[in-house]
Amino acid sequence: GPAKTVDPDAAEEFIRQFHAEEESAGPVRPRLREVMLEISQTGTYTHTPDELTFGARVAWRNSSRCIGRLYWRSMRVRDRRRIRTAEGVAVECVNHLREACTDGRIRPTITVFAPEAPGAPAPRIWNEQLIRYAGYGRADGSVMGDPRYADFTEMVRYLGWRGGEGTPFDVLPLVISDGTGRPLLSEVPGDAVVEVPLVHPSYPWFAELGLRWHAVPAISNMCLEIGGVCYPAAPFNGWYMGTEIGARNLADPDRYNLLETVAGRLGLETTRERTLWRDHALVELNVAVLHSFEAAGVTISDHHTESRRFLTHVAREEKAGRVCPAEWSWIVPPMSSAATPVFHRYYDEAELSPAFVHHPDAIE
Ligand code: HEM
Ligand code: NRG
Repeated sequence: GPAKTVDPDAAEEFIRQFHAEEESAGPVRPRLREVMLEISQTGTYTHTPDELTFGARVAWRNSSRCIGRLYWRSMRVRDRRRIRTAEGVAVECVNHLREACTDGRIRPTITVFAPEAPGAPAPRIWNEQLIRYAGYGRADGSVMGDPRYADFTEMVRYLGWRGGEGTPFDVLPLVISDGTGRPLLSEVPGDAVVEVPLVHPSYPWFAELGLRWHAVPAISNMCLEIGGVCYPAAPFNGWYMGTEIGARNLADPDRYNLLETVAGRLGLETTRERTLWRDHALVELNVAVLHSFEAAGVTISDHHTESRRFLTHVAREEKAGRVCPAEWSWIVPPMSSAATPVFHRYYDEAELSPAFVHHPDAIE
């Protein structure tokens, strides 16, 4: 709907936080006066480039579900706030992907497009991530590809998408609206989609499964909220933790559901649970993911390393006099949980701002 006037209290709290944490920011009083004047005249205010960079990084720091926060200070912030057309957003999403992964080296990056403002709708990206695989529903109810995106795939086909070769790993088009009418469909060019074919270090047959995954996870449907201002289109990426692919995307029963296939090729006895064939297949699948990314020179981390980094982050935050909000059920990795140090403790739960938020289905 039409954007509301920015809450002056939220703006003040953020401006004070920025000036308290960043010594280089200078005195807070004149900036506060400026912001309040702008809000009273226009209903919103414009973040300085430094405020935007700080706000986006702190939104990551505050993401209580994210285990990867140790490097929050080094995220690159691409300021594209002047871009509000669907075509412009599509172009810059592709540039984001190209810049975020160069020669396999992934840099945490966010691109921030036009914010919501009274009388000026903001662009929106309908895709959950910039790179996702289509799921094609078959007559018998099964799905070719990623079942999680079966509905989305049906929608883009309804909107006119005729791309996709019908493989289990067809990259979906970007679906972007400028906030007014029908959305734009835009293919992601192949050179912007780094992918890794999956092989196993000890089992040559693994390659025959024809599995692959994309290098860059780039969430594109969360709103970046800073000091009362909402940036609905602000795709961000880091790198993958292997379990996201090997223990969830490829293994979940309602995703690629590959455990039985892998167990079968391993020759495991799958008729009795207590052979732990599922667990065995999970390990080999995850070994294949980590090995393949490493062999391809693409940044990835394992869940033991990422868990240790996260506890380093928590300790650092405590030392800085801050609480580090975290949700146990999201932080703890989906395999070998108790073999990682993040399992054996509790965390503070708090909702801090700036933040990334899921909008309650804000598509008009
Ligand atoms: C969630 C890892 C970078 C923001 C997660 C999850 C993992 C993860 C494993 C849980 C995902 C799930 O269970 O589906 C990492 C790693 C990174 C990284 C290894 C490497 C640098 C980032 C960056 C941002 C971010 C750059 C934002 C600037 C978030 C948010 C969630 C999340 C908002 C929750 C998503 C949701 O609610 O669906 N991260 N992350 N992460 N991460 Fe990170
Ligand atoms: N599990 C999802 C991605 C969620 C976010 N994970 C990250 N984010 N690593 C998946 O695609 O499997 N990140 O910004 O790096």
